[in-house]
Amino acid sequence: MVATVTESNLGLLRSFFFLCPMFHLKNIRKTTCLFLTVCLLMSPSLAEDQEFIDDFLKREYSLAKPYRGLGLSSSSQWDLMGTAMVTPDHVRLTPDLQSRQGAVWSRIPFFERDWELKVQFKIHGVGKKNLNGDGMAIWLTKDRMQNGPVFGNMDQFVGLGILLDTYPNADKTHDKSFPYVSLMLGNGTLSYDHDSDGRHTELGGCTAMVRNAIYDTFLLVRYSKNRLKLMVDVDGKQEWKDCVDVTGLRLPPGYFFGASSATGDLSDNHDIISMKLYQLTIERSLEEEQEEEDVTVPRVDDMDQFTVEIQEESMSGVQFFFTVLFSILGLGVLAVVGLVVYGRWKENRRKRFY
Ligand SMILES: [Ca+2]
Repeated sequence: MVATVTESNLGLLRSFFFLCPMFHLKNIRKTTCLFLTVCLLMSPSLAEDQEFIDDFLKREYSLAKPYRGLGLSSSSQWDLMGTAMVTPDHVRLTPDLQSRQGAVWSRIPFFERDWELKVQFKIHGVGKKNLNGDGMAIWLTKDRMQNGPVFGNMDQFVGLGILLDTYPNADKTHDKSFPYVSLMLGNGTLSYDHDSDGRHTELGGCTAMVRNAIYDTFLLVRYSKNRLKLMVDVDGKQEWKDCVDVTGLRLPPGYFFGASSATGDLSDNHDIISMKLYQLTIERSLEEEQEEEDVTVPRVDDMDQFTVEIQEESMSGVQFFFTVLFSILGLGVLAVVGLVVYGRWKENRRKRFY
């Protein structure tokens, strides 16, 4: 999106002309007035203008209304898969029915260096909280159009996964609140573990009330100079909330964008409304250019920072009580046996002397 003349810019312009009429007779002042006006027009006044000032929408990687011929025509840049279907308002990956899988995948490999992906989505259903599932995911991966267990995509994927997990599979007492949005970088050997809700493989995440929201729900991925930022806007405030920020994340070029979803025993409607890809114009110093490194497998430079410390489960009160009780009983039995053996030994010794 390029800088545009917004409502508030026009407001500023009008107020400036209101203040300037006395200058109109003098040419030099007129020129100054015009110059300042142009400056005012060019200055972005909305946060969103700033967000997108140097950006450029890449239509070939974007999915937006109207979805003419999406997945059907040979000229479409996207393929549909499984239960995914197009309506005038959204691309529905799965309906609110059990055991469905659906996906939409870009046909064109992606080669931009600095980019931003803005996704508008909607997750909704009739199930009560925690009686819905399983969630959906946004992908930028080496492989495309693969069925599988990771929110409708293959496991041991290679590339980036943004996972919108709406069902807590793991122990409900752990520290995450659901729905939970997280980032995973697959290298072809890492497996996503649903039982722990991907806890061991996530690079970061946040709780976001993305289900049955009364507001439009968005997420934003910004990737530039090997830094990936994931932000969400789900509470109708029109502002991005930081969710994940990873530096030193290296992604090989030529991957595919996609979105997928799966339902199991529990279900939801998982809809994509739009996926808009913006090219970012980012200056690089010579030093930064030299630091760029071609990789063939995705990786994070300093992986140690993401190692999840798993705390040993502490003993519950009841377990502790029985452990102590059985230890005391065991010691008691040993003492009795010891005394009996000692008594016998002593008696035998006495008998030998007489
Ligand atoms: Ca889950």
